[in-house]
Amino acid sequence: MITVDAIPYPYQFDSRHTALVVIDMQRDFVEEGGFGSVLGNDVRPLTTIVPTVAKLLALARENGLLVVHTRESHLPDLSDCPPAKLKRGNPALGIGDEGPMGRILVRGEPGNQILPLLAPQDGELVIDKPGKGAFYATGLHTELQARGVTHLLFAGVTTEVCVQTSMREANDRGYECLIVEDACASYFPVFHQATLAMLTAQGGIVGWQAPLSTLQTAFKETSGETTS
Ligand code: C5J
Repeated sequence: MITVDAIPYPYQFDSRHTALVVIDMQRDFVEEGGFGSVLGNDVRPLTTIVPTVAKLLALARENGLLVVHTRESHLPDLSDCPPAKLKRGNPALGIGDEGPMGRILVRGEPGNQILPLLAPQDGELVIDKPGKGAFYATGLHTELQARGVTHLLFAGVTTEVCVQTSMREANDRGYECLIVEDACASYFPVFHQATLAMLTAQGGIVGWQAPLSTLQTAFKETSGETTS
């Protein structure tokens, strides 16, 4: 078992039953010149976490965790996009419109691809999700159950929208969840901080939080124990 010195109290997991879920690190949300930045968002809080997410991916791969990547995306005919979601998009540039990197939130478009530095490797799961949560209208729960996964580590963007929604969905399905606080970001740093507080309040009502360095220490201490 690995024990992480987390908030609100230590988080324990077995790597064989744990997956890292990286939410929506897609070009249109994160890259300067993509959908997010064209709408006037400052993407720097998102670009800043890319090296941390890359290190987290490396840590998960070295330690044999299942890795899951998600993309918020829709079919080209938008038949999987509820009218309410379509209507409430930004009128200047909405879902399915032609954006700076192809059609916004449409599968297969350049802007919908995961950043090359964080690209999925063979054997990793890639989940295309039409909602904010990774469990809604996807096969994720079935895939995780089939692999005996009970614990999930969350990273990605944005903290208060797709990461938080996915972690809440996971919590309701019985997974023990930890959010890697410096491997997530929001266009609005105050929302990032508020989300961490909401998720871990009341004795970890949705789960735990810890930074990457604490996870790295936990893995190191455990490998020291098994080799000595
Ligand atoms: C995500 C969004 N990925 N903010 N989407 O958080 O619409």
